[in-house]
Amino acid sequence: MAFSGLLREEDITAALQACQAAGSFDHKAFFAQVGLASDSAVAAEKAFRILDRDQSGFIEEEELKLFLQNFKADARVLTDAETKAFLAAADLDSDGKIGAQGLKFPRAPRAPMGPRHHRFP
Ligand SMILES: [Ca+2]
Repeated sequence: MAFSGLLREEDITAALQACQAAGSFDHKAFFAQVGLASDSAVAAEKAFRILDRDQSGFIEEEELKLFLQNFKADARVLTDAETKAFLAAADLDSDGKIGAQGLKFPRAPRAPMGPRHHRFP
């Protein structure tokens, strides 16, 4: 089980290309690029189950290292620094692993047609 088929192939390719260089991974930018937003079709709970490869209920450091490979099997592994930064951002109770509450997606950018649209009919 992986994200391919759930997300647009071209978004995955672009997101992986953007963080191809070791040290350039930023999980927030990656989520946004790949189309994982708070209201996307792939809910955070579903993504969590994919990332939690051994179904332990937590995303451990070893699983987090393989993060990019959930999107493409031959993607690189995260560096130790990238893994630790990602972990630090999502490990809410500082137990060294990510719980189900820790995985948050950024808010999707607002569609250009907001309430303001109605002011100028
Ligand atoms: Ca796990």
